[in-house]
Amino acid sequence: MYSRRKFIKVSTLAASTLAIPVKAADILTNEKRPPVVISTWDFGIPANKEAWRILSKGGRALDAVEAGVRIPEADLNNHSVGRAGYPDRDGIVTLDACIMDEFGNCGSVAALEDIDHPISVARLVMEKTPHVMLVGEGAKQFALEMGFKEQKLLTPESEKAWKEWLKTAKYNPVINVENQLYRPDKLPGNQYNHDTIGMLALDEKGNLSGACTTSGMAFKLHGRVGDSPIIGAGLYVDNEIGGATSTGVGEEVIRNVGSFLVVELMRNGYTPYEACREAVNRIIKKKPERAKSLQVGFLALNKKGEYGAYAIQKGFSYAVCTGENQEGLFASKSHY
Ligand code: SD4
Repeated sequence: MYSRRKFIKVSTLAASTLAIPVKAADILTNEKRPPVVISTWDFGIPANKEAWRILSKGGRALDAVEAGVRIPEADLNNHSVGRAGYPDRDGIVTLDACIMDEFGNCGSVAALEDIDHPISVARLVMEKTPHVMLVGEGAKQFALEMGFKEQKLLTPESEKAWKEWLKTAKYNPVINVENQLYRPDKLPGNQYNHDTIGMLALDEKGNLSGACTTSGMAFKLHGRVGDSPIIGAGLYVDNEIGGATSTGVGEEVIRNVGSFLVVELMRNGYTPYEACREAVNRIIKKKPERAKSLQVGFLALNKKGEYGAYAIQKGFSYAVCTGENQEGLFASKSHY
């Protein structure tokens, strides 16, 4: 158990070595805060609004994040999340998602085929099984047992984009970096050039939850799983401290256990922005050359309702929804 005394000790150490101001009392209070929900990318705006319908009525953050991310999951114009996601290099759509509640419960599915709304399957893994993660065929079997319908996910637009990619790609999957190189928005039918939705919410009771869902890296190797369904990598929530989520090249996020790191940095007194920036800097420090053509972004929300983001490259946006403004959209600061 993380005692208050230990917290203050660690925080003081962090403050003395890193010169970050620490307000231990602020971070660990259970005061009620006005609800807030934040999400990665522009498509977070409609997702946040759906979550807000629940939060604004005093609903639970967990219900809000599930309902919220189901919006991009169902959007047939969104080719990086859910139903209409781009397939892997073999033309198979595989979906990844995870969810985490205020009690530290979590559920996850990876490489799920033929089932839409992976976030809801992930929630059922959390609530109906003693496990955290189900993958591939087993995840599909579980979804079918839970009443989900088997369906073909590959849309005509996604199939067309995949066939275009096959002509030149030489089976070399690439992820987009918004300000250079590869732009999936140039591919036919893709309304968005951005990726995973990670959503974090604080409800009226002061409880935090998060959800993360994606079709992953377009045209990836079959069976490849990114950070998004991995608790601690693509998403982490600690109801005492805050939550974090990520987008971008999942392999780098997994290598650095990114979202867990962001939350632990907030525990040690960093603001959400500072924590996201430090997590990004760790990735850059390990691979400075590779980082020049790599995108990773983190988004974080703390127990006080403060939020922040940071990315390696320009172009990462995040949506913020509060009682005052349900359509907030911000450009994240970035290293480059
Ligand atoms: C993945 N992190 O599968 C996801 C994809 C993504 O911006 O977010 N791209 O690696």
